[in-house]
Amino acid sequence: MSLSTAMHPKPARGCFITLEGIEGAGKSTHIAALSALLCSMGIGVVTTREPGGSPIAERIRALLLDSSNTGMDETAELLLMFAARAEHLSKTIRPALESGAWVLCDRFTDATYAYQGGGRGLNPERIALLETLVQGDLRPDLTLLFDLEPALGLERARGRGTADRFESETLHFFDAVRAVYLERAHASPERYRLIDAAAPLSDVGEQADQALRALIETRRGETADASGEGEHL
Ligand code: T5A
Repeated sequence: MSLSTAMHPKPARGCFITLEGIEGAGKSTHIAALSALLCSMGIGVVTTREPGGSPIAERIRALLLDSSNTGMDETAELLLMFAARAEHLSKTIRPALESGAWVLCDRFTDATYAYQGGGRGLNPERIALLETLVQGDLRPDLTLLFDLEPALGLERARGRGTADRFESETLHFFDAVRAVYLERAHASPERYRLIDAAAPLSDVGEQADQALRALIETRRGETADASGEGEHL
């Protein structure tokens, strides 16, 4: 170990946590409370979203959500999602994780599998190729899947006013999106925590809170084992 490394040890990489689910599931509502929980435990946190989360990625988001962009080619939509993600990763997510902060991200690549794969019917193998190209081996440490019937989610989301380009899709589209989310959660139970998002707000918040606390405890245990010292992150 060099002297400078010994004096300024590199911080442990932060945890990368994603929130997923269909429209109106409650992701945006609960992300602030999860951020506050991490802060209260002395953990630095960056809260962000997709598509978006950095200046250029937010401009791509505007293109993707604009309901006047009718008839967008499905492959163009897929590539725009990953173009935004490449920017988001390099400008926001990777620097935050490397600084030791935890990242709470409202949607990530599971949404691409669900919407562009399930909803639009694009080949998931092509999505996987882009995932590797853009992310390398970076994957979320924990994904909270806020699950509910699409009819209920859309009723909540559309109750806010004008629908964006995705919110204007059919119930059939969102059934396919939800099915892919659930398949992925069942295939990787170590990464996903399923949240019953149809429950009252306070119950949903409690489920999300418990899932995050469990990860914090696991990470504390790993850090303590690695350092041979007391618990700290
Ligand atoms: N997309 C995104 C892709 O197609 N591919 C991709 O790769 C990615 C990354 C993004 C769109 O882009 C698509 C998916 C999306 O369509 P967005 O606006 O960011 O668009 O979409 P959402 O993240 O879905 O935003 P929503 O606001 O619609 O959903 P949320 O965040 O899950 O819901 P939230 O918290 O805003 O709640 C909606 C309303 O419901 C109420 C809230 O108070 C709020 O009014 N609510 C509840 N009411 C009663 N009980 C509960 N338990 C409630 N929970 C929430």
